[in-house]
Amino acid sequence: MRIKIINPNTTWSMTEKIGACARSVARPGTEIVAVSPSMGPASIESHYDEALAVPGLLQEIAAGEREGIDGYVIACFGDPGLQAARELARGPVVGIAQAAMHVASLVGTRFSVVTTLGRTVGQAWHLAEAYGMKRFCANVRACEIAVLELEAPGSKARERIVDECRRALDEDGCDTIVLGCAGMADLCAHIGQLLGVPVVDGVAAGTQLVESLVNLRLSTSKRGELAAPPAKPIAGLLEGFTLPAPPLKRAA
Ligand code: 2AL
Repeated sequence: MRIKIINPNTTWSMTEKIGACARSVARPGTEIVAVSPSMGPASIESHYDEALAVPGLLQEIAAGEREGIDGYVIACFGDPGLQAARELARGPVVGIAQAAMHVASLVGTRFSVVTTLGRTVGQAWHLAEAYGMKRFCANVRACEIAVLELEAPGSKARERIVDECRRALDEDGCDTIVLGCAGMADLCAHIGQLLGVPVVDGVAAGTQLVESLVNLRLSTSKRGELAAPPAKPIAGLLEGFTLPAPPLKRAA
């Protein structure tokens, strides 16, 4: 089985960290292909960043379809481009916020999300609502750490995230923590040991969910909304995204 983990930002040090995390939980025999798009922002922490990350992400899905990839994880907590990616892919596509929230709902009663910047809090709530997870979500908290600070040695990011997780447990009435950024994947085990509650990282959860879906022989439903997008002219800079017309159906 080949699973492609797409870090939709273009910071390859983060992509390598995400790939290592996915490999550490994948079963023997599962190949993890961890990539960043060839174009897009260095980090994703605004709606603008998300929008600009999506074309490169979709290129990686389209390439994955040609390469015979079995399933995909979108490794950014805003789950950018998730539904468009599902339209392009045959196999399952799971976003890390989607994966982490669902898994957290299975091991606790209420989770708090601990994320990067305050400006991303609204998007996390929006996703919780969209996924039907709002009733499990006690709170969404920000550490005011920029995504690229997570990569910077000496940023004290780990300590600040742990402090925010402790405040979540003290103040939110939650029993589970969801880490709100793919760049936090390497901190999950450490934070879980310190706090003594389930701490869910979406990269690990997403990798194992996609692996399970592929093993269950479940792919993305192509009936209705997630069918391949209709072919049409696409102009300007995005011309390369024009899809081939589907093969003509033969009359019976
Ligand atoms: C993220 C993430 O997971 N990767 C990225 O660039 N931005 N999400 C976030 N809430 O900061």
